Amino acid sequence: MLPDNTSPSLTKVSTTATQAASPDTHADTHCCYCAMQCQMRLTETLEGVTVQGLDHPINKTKLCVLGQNSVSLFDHKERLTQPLVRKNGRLVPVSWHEAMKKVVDGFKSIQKRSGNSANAVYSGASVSTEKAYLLGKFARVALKTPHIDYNGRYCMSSAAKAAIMAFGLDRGMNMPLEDIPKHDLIVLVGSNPAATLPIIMNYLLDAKKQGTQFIVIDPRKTITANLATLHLPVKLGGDLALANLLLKHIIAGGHQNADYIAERTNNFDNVKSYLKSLTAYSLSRETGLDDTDVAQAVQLLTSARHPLILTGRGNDQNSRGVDSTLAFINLALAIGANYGTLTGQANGQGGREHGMKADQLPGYRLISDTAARQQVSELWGIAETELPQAGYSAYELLQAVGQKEIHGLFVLGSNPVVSSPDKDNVKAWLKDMRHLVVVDNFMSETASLADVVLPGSIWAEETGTTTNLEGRVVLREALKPPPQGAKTDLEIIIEIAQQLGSTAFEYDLSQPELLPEYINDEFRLATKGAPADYFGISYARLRQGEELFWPCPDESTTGVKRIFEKGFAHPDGKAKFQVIPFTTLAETQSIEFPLQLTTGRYLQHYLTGNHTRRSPMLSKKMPEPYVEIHPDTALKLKLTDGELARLKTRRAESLFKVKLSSKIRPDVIFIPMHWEGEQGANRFTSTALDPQSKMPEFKAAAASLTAVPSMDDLIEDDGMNTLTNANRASSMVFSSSVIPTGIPTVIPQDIPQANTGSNLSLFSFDP
Ligand SMILES: Nc1nc2c(c(=O)[nH]1)N[C@H]1C(S)=C(S)[C@@H](COP(=O)(O)OP(=O)(O)OC[C@H]3O[C@@H](n4cnc5c(=O)[nH]c(N)nc54)[C@H](O)[C@@H]3O)O[C@H]1N2
Ligand SMILES: Nc1nc2c(c(=O)[nH]1)N[C@H]1C(S)=C(S)[C@@H](COP(=O)(O)OP(=O)(O)OC[C@H]3O[C@@H](n4cnc5c(=O)[nH]c(N)nc54)[C@H](O)[C@@H]3O)O[C@H]1N2
Ligand code: SF4
Ligand SMILES: [Mo]
Repeated sequence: MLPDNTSPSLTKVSTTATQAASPDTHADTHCCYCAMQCQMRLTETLEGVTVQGLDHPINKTKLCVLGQNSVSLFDHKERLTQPLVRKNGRLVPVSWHEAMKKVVDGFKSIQKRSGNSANAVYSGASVSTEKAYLLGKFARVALKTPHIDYNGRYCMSSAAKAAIMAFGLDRGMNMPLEDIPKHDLIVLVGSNPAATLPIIMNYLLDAKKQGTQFIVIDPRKTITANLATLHLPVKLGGDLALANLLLKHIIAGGHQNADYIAERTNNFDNVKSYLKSLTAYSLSRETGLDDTDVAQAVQLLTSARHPLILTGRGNDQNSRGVDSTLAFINLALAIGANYGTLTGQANGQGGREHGMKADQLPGYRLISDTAARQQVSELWGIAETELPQAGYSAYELLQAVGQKEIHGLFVLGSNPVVSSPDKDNVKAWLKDMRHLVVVDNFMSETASLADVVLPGSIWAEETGTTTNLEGRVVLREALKPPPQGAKTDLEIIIEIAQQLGSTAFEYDLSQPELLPEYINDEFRLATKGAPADYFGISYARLRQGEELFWPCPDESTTGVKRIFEKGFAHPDGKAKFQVIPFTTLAETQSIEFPLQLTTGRYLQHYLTGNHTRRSPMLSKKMPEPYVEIHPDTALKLKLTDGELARLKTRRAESLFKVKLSSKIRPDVIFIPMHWEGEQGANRFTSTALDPQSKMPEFKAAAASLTAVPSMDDLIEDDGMNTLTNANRASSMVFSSSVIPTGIPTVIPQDIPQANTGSNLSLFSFDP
């Protein structure tokens, strides 16, 4: 039973403020972590910075444990406050003048020796839209390179691609959070919002209280799955087959929504005949699910009046993530359901719209679009012919570093050495390259390899806008400037561009606090008339507390909350069913690697953990990663809870502490992605990419797990145990028959009552 505590959160963090704090300076901002973008008030008191959730439509005063701990970033003793330059193999502190000279000389000499395309930019969607926009301009105009991509390639690229194909436009949820409880059936596919978008749980719980049924599709019975009327512990990557199987059954029973299909969609008949060519038996085998569970899912889907299907990264982070997502969109369209994908990063939506993507210009337009090229190059003061065409996607860009095609790399807002697949290779490539420049606020694994590290700002040190998972634009006000020695990210980007000689970056640097609004005004012009039109969204309106959604073409409108209410974004206003040829995951199990490894998140840590592992409270709550395994499998492999085991895939091996959980499929093991070094999840993942989106296969790798002999065993039998255990693992072959069926659904008392304030321990790790 989870406590009902509806009090707002208030966390006080004692700091040793380096700057004289005037009592009670405050700023209203939005959280630096997930895509909910909860509103918070930061107050600087003599004892340090405090945080309080505000009564905003998104979060209604609540903050999760990450938001509450965001203030631990202020005045942290490990904060980067000096530029560092590599000398004799070591990073040493230098003046800004020396560091900037090294940065600029490095990029210029590469331009001269190897051409403009030998430099590149790699960014992330934690940063504000102003920075995202400016980074796109920086790459194309100051560095004059086509190569810029960002961590969203590893995040939303498959879901975004699928939405564009099916609907003609990608705006994550398509509708506001307030609509969630209006649905009588909610299907969550590969999403664990109790840990990853905790405050959205309030909306899901409201729905549950009103009688909404839930289907949760996840190989683990997560805390989120406590909501479920039906939990489907799908085989890794079985989502594509499952969506097809459900649709096949629905069509066979004549339960499709014929009116909706006729009025609002195209291409249904082709999907219908394609599905006829697939047998239910072969699809069912791919799902790894019990037929009775699938039948119950069909029954729930066909009896719902207002269903909603929401997909997350468990569904789309593999080498056919676009297809899996399209298959669920087909299912949604066939029954007239709403569909959304849950964006992850703080500015995951805004970050994927305005030119940080390799093939994109601001406003969610392709860089190959002639009219867009004309508009944007005019605004930037260059000839259209000077604007580069599309560059490499994220992983391809890193591969080009490895192949010595790209020699100079500017990284801001990402930690690719930890977040990229098969990361040991990426580490070697970046270590070996000629000129790596990283702007970060804390030393990351990527920054530690750099030739120059520049100390940038944290979120609350620079005003900026973000777009949350609903498509709502919010304003984050700065609390204070960066600490002595650090600069704001915008200042750093502009200074480098100016020193590279770009006349398109003649911004006034004398008052850095004015830059964000100035750049926002330019950015709004760059999106005028585009699909993601932000022209009507000004700082003044946001400061007045207006609720604004994109597209918002002028100041007379507040934008569009329900973007597909009247029609989809294809020219005929209809959504397009997609025929999806069946393919399998890139990596298959073998005698040597009989298990399937998947990776994901803990509530207490954020992405590569560069911030959250430094929070004393969060790292105390979750100090290390575990490998999660089903007790039956563990028994066969002679693994004990809390003991070390050797995890191995075709790329790497390392030791992890075992965590037994009866809530995970017996053929699946799970590790989190938040640690670096030996326990970095991406030492184990494969480099297979989705051919359409270039998303890596983060969520499925063939693996083995073997017991590590204790010192006593080693002394007794001379290390032969390792061999014995490895052989034991090899002899295990898993089939769907091992999956426990009839996982009990939750009794109402077990459902979290509210996801509130300081009581977020209620979502503490309990897989
Ligand atoms: N606390 C916290 N919150 C975060 C983040 C964080 O790092 N920490 N990151 C943010 C970001 S950037 C993102 S993108 C989101 C991600 O948010 P989610 O998508 O919710 O996160 P994941 O844990 O990656 O994956 C969700 C679930 O997918 C399941 N899964 C794994 N493989 C499969 C599969 O083949 N099929 C299906 N159906 N399910 C599978 C996993 O068991 C897991 O429970 O979270 C955001 N919020
Ligand atoms: N195995 C596996 N790998 C994954 C995933 C998975 O589920 N499994 N998920 C993928 C997903 S969904 C994502 S989004 C990516 C994330 O991958 P990354 O982008 O590599 O992860 P972050 O931890 O967000 O890295 C952000 C870096 O920028 C810094 N930073 C944060 N804010 C700012 C800022 O305002 N200014 C500056 N200058 N620096 C800042 C942080 O300190 C940190 O070093 O990882 C992907 N990789
Ligand atoms: S749910 Fe938590 S991490 Fe996400 S924005 Fe809100 S407070 Fe921040
Ligand atoms: Mo993400």
